[in-house]
Amino acid sequence: MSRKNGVILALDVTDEKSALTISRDVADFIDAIKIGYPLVLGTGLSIAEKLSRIAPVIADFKVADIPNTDRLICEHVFEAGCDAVIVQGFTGPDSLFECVKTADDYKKKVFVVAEMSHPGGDHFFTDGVSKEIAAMAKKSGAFGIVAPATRPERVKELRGVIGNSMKIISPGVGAQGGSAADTIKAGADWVIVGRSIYGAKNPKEEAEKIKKEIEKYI
Ligand code: O7M
Repeated sequence: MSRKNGVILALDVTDEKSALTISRDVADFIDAIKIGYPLVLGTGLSIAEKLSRIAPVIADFKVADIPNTDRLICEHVFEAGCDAVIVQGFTGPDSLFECVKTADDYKKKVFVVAEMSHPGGDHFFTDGVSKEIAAMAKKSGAFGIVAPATRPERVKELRGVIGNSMKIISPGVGAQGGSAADTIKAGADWVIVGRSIYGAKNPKEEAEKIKKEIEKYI
């Protein structure tokens, strides 16, 4: 997964036809497609392989279980053609390290949720907790963390914790009120954008607009 546009499409549509049509339409302006429960429960995990022919696929299952169950989930995700998986860190180091080990075995990547973007997202993920999770993610050898575009100052703080060797992907742009430019300026590598793109009348135009908004900062 390399950065050309700085945009990850959050593809939370629930049918295969829309998923493939929108992805092909915006392909020139995104670097990866994030899929999660809405699309996979709607279509089955086989959608991952189809989308992976368009762009690298990140499986957002926010994996949060005991190490053995986490490993089984990650194996399915990587066998299905996904390039990366998103996991929770609050389950502790043994669970996270098992995900990273499984990803390493498949030469794939792990992103760890450090703090969430919705209004209640800082209720349990308080300053110290988020920083501890980010530090643990770094220690685990994960590829990157997830940090909230709705709070760019938190992106900056968490960047301070992990340094420059890891990536930050940030949801919360557009529909949740965050600004793509401010998020990248705060230290994110990619913004994750869903409804603003897939819900637009012209998804391609919207994706291009976001790419253009951030291109001078990446
Ligand atoms: O642009 P949106 O708001 O339509 O979509 C944002 C996507 O990012 C959607 O798929 C959310 O589930 C996801 N997301 C958040 O919005 N906030 C978070 O804190 C974390 C995620 C996420 O991707 O977690 C890995």
